[in-house]
Amino acid sequence: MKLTRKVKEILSWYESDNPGTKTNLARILMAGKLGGTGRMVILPVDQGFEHGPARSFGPNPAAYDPHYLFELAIDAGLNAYAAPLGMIEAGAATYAGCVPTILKVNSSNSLSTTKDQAVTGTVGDALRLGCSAIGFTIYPGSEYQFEMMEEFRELAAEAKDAGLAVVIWSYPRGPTLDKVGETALDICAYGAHMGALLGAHIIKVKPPTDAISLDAAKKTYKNHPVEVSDAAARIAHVVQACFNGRRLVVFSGGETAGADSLLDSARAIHAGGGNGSIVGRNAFQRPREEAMKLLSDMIDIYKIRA
Ligand code: FBP
Repeated sequence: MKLTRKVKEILSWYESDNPGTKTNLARILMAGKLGGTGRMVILPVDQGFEHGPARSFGPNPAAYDPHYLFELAIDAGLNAYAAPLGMIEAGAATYAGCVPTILKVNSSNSLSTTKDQAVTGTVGDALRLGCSAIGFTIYPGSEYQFEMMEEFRELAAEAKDAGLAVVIWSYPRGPTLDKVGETALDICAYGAHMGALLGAHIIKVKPPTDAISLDAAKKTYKNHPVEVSDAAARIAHVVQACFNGRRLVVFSGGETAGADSLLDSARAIHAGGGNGSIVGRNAFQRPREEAMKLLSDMIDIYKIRA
């Protein structure tokens, strides 16, 4: 497979990585209908852990079947499919080599009262299952943030040594943040920047709102304003926080919403220079044909040359 100039350029930003990790990053970047463009659409299905099975799959019961989810990612021409151990194991042989996979190696659940995650997979599992990357969530701001970052450090180092790529879900939450703060622009950018500093290859954050939340940062934002009212400008600020675009950053989809709002969000991500979307519920909670149409429309937005 010949890499596109864009993908070669992206790989050149990862100056310390070994050929195995670069190959796995290239696999994700070259897969699917957006292959070679530097943009990505990824399907994450760890909501069964995070929110429970009924809340996740009740709206479209076909999605209880792990094979349905693999096929959705493959048939929609996505760049990768991310899921916890059991879900990947359940389709590992049938779909070996069909779509790059990201093993989500830590997980939370809605029965817990703490803002923490358990380590639920290993680098060995990822290698055994042929995954291209591991995925790990941190909650900057939680009481457990430092332990989470330390766990990430260890697993990321092991993954990189083994030639895998590393994806971080950086979701600020905890006692110092209210609901507005969790997705405020400054906090999103801060969380994304921490993901880059921790050495992730791909950073996943929620789309930022126009709020600026951290008191200590308000003065700086006042003196050096960012156009907070424009969604693309907000995305561009998060991209800037990811080493000025030298790290890949993708934005999550959130609860199932109207197709128009998701497509507007994709347009803003595209215009702001983000690398794409990682869309779970908005994909697998819709009936398959509707999901396929939505994912295809998103892909068309990302295909437009910047
Ligand atoms: P969605 O597109 O369904 O929002 O998925 C993105 C995601 O990061 C999932 O990987 C994860 O399960 C979920 O969001 C967690 O959301 P939250 O922590 O806000 O409950």
